[in-house]
Amino acid sequence: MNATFAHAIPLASPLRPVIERVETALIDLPTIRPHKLSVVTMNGQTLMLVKIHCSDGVTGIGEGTTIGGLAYGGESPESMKLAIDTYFAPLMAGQDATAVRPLMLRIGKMVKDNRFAKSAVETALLDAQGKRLSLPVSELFGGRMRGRLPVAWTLASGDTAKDIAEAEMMLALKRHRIFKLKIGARSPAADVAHVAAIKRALGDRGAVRVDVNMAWSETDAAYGMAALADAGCELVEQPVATAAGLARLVRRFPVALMADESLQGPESAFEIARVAGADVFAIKIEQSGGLFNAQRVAAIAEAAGIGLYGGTMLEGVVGTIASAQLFATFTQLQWGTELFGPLLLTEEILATPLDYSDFELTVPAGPGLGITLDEDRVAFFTRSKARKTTSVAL
Ligand code: MUC
Ligand code: MG
Repeated sequence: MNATFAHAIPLASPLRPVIERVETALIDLPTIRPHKLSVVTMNGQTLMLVKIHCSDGVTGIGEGTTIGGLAYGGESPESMKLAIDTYFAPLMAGQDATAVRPLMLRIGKMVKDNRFAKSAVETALLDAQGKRLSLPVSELFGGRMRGRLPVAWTLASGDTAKDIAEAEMMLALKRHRIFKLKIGARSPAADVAHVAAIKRALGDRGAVRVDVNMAWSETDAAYGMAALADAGCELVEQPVATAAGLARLVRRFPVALMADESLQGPESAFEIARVAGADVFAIKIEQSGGLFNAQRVAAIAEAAGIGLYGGTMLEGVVGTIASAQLFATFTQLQWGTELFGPLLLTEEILATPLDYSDFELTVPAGPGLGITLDEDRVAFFTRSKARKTTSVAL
């Protein structure tokens, strides 16, 4: 056999559909209540939607979000839009729309960092390819292990009594029974009292976890993790900022330790795994730099015996379902997911709403992402001119 194999599937065949146009928009949606993190209080969420129009008439949709504009990381919805309009789109125009991985590599050569924008574009390419092949995105990743995903809810009103009432409502609605509490804005002692009160009220009816969003020093964390374990908290997410700090805390207390902000794609995942620096990875498609990279992060976790949790950047419906399509394919998903982003928003932008029931989210089974936008509602909430931020710093 000679070397003609490499040409068996020509990448630039005239029969292949090409990318004709890349369109972006910012969609501003209010949240159902202020969402208080240690870094920011959110009163709204901005979805950066990207549509990729292809020559075969197929259009793929992707989404990029951040938390509180630039409060959480180096990208914002506005910066993603700018990067895609100015730098990604010219690289994509005329390219084979079906060659998703080669196209993402092409973009990667010319665009450094910008992981969230890459995730949005990759999602849109995969949505288009799934629609073209009449397959859900999960099938492009090897097929589903599960069609429904457990979904945690974040209690972040900033008020213990309100959080307990909210948790009781979620239990009564059978929407959530895993609760993540956002802490780190107050003193560790006040936070521990808050967590203990909520766990006492819920008992065995609800699991309680916390996310410190890097707010603690290692000294705070040593006190806090011991006290949280005593209070019945089962998992502490990113108590300190650095991966080295996480590695010094892991397995010292009878509570699982999860990495979130320290996970910035496969290389950082490999480094944390190398030093056994976490019990669990919060895998996020945006933070990983897209679905392919998130799949690599999952593979590293599995090889290292690290548990998996399907994380969120508080994405709207598009980013949430892109995440769900991938998380459905993970061999193990021991800690469930927190894909509740759309439920934090007051407005529905899908033609058919997502199914959150019996404590789980149904992963859509239709082609591509399996969702259809309500274009009139999207148009209504699309930003038409520069706007002030809806996030408030603490
Ligand atoms: C984070 O840090 O995990 C996830 C849930 C939530 O309320 O905020 C996000 C971000
Ligand atoms: Mg987190």
